[in-house]
Amino acid sequence: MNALFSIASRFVDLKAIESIEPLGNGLINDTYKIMVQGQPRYVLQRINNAVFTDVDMLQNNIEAVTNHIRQKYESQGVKDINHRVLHFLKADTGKTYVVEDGQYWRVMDFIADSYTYEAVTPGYAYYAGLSFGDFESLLTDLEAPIGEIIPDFHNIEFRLKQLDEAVAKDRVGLMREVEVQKLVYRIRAVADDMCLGERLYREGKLPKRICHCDTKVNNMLFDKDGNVLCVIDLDTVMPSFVFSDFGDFLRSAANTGTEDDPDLDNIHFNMEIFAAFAKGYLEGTKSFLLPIEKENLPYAATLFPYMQAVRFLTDYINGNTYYKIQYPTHNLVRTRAQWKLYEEAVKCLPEMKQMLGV
Ligand code: GN1
Ligand code: MG
Repeated sequence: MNALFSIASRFVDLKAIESIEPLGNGLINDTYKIMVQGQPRYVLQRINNAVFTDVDMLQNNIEAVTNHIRQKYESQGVKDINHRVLHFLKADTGKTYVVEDGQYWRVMDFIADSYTYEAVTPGYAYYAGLSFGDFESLLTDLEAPIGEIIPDFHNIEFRLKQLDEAVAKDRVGLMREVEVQKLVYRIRAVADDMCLGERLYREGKLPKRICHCDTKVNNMLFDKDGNVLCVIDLDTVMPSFVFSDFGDFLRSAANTGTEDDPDLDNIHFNMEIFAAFAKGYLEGTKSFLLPIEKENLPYAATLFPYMQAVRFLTDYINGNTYYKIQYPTHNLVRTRAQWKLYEEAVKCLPEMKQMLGV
């Protein structure tokens, strides 16, 4: 813990810090809360530099986005702005991150009296839809350039190519396992259909927007009454299809099981959550959403469990080099769960289309 104190002291007054404790359950970065007078006051994060190789670009992106949103809120007279948008502290270097022993660290204010959830009610899902829609809407006139922090992050053609490479290399000999072969086979069987978004983009029919790209349900802060306070985890904000934010939220929130549920019977696609989230999202995006984007929102709801299955399986075959795991077959269990969710979402496609009138 001493090392954490010394890193934190480069951002905040060391004397004020009582303790530094783990926070959250992200699969990429390591996150801690810094306690001051018995309360969490700051969030300390070790940035995973293997995933985010250009930390300067990362922090520039985040600062551009948070400053833009802050200014908009100020001009709209929004109250309580410090609860509504993240704020990163400057370190002794004048930058919003430091490097110590080759590790990258940053500190942001902890948003007091806020809660995260792993599962939400339809009511919360509606407000989440409105908030993620609003988030994209606020960024439509962002002039500062936003770098593609992880190139091709949500490009399913690229993710499938990564899976092909993993299969071809078979680094740890997993392609001998029948279950792994079957999963690869099933993924490939529907790959063409799942690449629809990339084709529409190449044909010039589908735009990219500045999206959040990690709209897991636990990346939204709520107050004690269930009102949305703030969108967090801005690492992956970058140009993408709106499908990213719509699909990834439902991947987590409409799943009646968990992301890594070992019991596949728990996993179904909750259409009540879909309906509520879609309603909020369409309201939040009405100023800019094109018909081609709206028409393909049901496709997005199937694409994200599919893409996550591809990514988890790729990591499993590669020997678990990307996602944090808790046990050796964790990425395989995650793949099975995401594949089940994909199949469940596919079953709901007709109902989704009917609901949206597309
Ligand atoms: C990662 O770090 P976390 O948990 O917010 C991943 C997302 C995945 C998610 C799966 C940079 O997000 O893309 O959807 O795990 N982030 C990155 O839970 O790869
Ligand atoms: Mg994240």
